[in-house]
Amino acid sequence: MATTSIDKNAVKSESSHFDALVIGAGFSGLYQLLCLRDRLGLSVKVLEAGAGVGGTWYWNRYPGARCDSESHSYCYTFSEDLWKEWEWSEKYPGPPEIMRYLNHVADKFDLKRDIRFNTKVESAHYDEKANVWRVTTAIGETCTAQFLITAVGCLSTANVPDIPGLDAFQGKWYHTGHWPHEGVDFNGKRVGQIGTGSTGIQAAPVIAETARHLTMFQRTANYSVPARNGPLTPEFSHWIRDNKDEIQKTMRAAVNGHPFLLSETLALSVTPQEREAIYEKAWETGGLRFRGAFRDLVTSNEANATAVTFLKRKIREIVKDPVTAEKLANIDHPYAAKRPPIDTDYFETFNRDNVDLVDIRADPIECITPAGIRTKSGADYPLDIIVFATGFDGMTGSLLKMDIRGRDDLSLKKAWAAGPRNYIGLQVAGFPNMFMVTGPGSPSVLCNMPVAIEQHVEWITDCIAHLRNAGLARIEPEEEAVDSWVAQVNAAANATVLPQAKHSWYLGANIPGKPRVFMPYAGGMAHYRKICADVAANNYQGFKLSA
Ligand code: N01
Repeated sequence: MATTSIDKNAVKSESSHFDALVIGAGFSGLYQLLCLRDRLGLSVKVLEAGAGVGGTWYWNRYPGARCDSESHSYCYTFSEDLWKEWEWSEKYPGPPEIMRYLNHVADKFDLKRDIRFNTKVESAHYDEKANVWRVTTAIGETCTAQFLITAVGCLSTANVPDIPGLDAFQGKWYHTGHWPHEGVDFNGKRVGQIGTGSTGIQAAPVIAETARHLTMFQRTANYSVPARNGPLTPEFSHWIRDNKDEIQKTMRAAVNGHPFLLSETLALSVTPQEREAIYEKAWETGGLRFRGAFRDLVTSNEANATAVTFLKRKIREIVKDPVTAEKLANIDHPYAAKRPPIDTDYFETFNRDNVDLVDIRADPIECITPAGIRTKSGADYPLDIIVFATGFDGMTGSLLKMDIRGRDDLSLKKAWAAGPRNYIGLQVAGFPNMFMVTGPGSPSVLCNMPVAIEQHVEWITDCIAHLRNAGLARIEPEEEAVDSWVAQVNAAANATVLPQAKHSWYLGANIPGKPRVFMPYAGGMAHYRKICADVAANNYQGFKLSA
């Protein structure tokens, strides 16, 4: 892993007060810097823990990693020039290509000069008298700014389960979200993988190709639809280049910010034969488009059940060993209630001689021994490498691991003790001038991220411009507006099947002790965009603005 160290003297010689501080240099932080610095003319510094730009993609370089959004939609749309000059090679880009893209953006817009890398933020405290945020880094330096923007990503705090014995394991272990940049050699190794979410489903087939043996430890069986990755044809690439406006229009109109709309058809409005044909076509097309096969797949249990039947049957058709197939198809939640994975040969991997599946719902992991994993029944699985594809302390983890304090020393941890509370996902009451990009209470992880990010960054930029133009110094939400928004977030979730997956990270259920609250806003990105625009147009209704 690259580890450029910080020159403390250089840091000291820089100014330490800025108009705005941004935490994180992924998709969000880069664009926020560009908007505030180049469009508003503010002094801005981005503080980034990694040695380079990229955020999520800087850390998630595990085998098989790919973006599940289609490449032509997983990019910025704010610059015609940038859009036209960049050409994606594949339908789903992997980390190297996304990293090349983000570095290209950072270089093209000369962003790196205002990013301080290898700089981990430890705390951010609001000083009411001075109306500044005082931000302290891991090496003890402090900077201040009127505005603080957290662009820390939704999935950047790795969840390594607390399994007894890990410290004494004599092999090597890795979490997918902190993958060594030099890669891991699985050749001839006995590998155990824990976790079958979107990440684990991408990683397993690639690990199985070189490992001597792969044992998959499955707690919750999961659906998956083939991604159908492949190179983009020159014709499609030309079409992308010449049709930014149309693509952008579709993404903005779509519930999930993807470059396709949900079908208008309801699942039970067609005959079983017609439904089957529609599902088959969606399966052949592959990817997240499957979720759009019918309009009501995530809003009606009856509609969802038809997808469940189809997808479980596919698993049984692909996996040759009937006992393994049954374990894989023993899925306990509606389709898409957890983030639906897409894959390249995931179920096919279980037909390999060097791959086994262990159902740890039936026989849970008891401990990690120096030689491998032991389950409750006493079965031992000797391993050289353990891969934790066990996800993240999602949405709130990266915010709460910093010591963020607002007015009267109120900590964000305390304010969110019962779950995240904010107004339109952007601001927390008692934390003036602090904005969150794609935080809880916004569509964020339920949306194609760059679409959600551009909307948030532009809203925040317009809001700060408004304050400046009006000679105002602070903005924060009213308590009543927060109460009302929290109720709307809950209502939006309850109108879908999403909260029915009780072990979902959307509910914080993967982290012991975390409050069970449905965190993202499930009312759709297009609807959310309108809510935010209306709030701004109504003189920032629900916010208190003051001099
Ligand atoms: O994490 P997950 P992920 N013992 O939390 C299991 C995004 N993403 O890294 O379901 C045993 O979904 C856990 O089991 P269970 C995407 O938004 C995006 O896969 O809790 N098992 C589950 O099987 C996604 O949703 C892309 O019972 C344990 C797995 O580990 C998000 O990242 C690509 C365990 C964790 O699944 C997170 O996905 C990949 C324990 N103690 C991912 N703890 C893109 O395309 C957890 N598990 C951009």
